[in-house]
Amino acid sequence: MLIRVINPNTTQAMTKLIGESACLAAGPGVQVEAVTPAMGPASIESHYDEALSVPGILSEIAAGEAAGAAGYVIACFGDPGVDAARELATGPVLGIAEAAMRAASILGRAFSVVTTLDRTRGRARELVDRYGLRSTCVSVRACEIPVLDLEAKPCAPDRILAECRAARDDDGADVIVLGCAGMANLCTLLSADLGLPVIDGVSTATAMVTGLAALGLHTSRRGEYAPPPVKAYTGLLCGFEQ
Ligand code: 2AL
Repeated sequence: MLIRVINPNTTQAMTKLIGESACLAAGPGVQVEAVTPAMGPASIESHYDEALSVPGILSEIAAGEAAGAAGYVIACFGDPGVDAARELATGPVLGIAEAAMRAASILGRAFSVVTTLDRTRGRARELVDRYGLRSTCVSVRACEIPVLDLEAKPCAPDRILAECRAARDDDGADVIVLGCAGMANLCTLLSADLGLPVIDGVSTATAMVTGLAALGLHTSRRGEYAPPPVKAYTGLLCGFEQ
């Protein structure tokens, strides 16, 4: 079974990190292909970045369909393009925010999201509402580290840990959700210090999609997630016709 894990930003080092986390979660007999779109922003930390990441994501879904992928993970915490991807893909498609938040609501009664920049908190809150988890999400905190500094700055784990501790001690969180795919390698370290479950959406989404695909489940073709109506797309979007 082939699971395609799409890093919606174009930074190869992050795709490598995402691929490692996804491989550990997928288990034997599952081939994980972590891919970087040919077009898109280097990192996603604004609504503009998020909008411009979607064509690259949809191209990777189309390529995955041609390769016979059984399911897809969209590995950016804003869950960009998930609905559009579900219209194109045969197998299940899951964003890392949805996977992590739903898992958190199973593992505890109160979760906090710890994200990158303060400006990304609004999108995270919007997704909490979308997934119907407002009563379970007690806070969305930011560590004020840009996405591409997560690996580069040695102080990053300490800053993230400080926000996780505040989420636990001041907000009452009993589960932490990491708000960026670039934090995927920090779960064990943070969890050991905090004494709480810490959820990385990349591994969680990979495990969930693999499980759904193994059960033979796929996105419903009835109603909203039916294939999009055929029409022309012009300019830079030439070639996106279905
Ligand atoms: C992210 C993420 O997961 N990937 C990316 O480029 N930006 N999320 C975030 N909150 O900054």
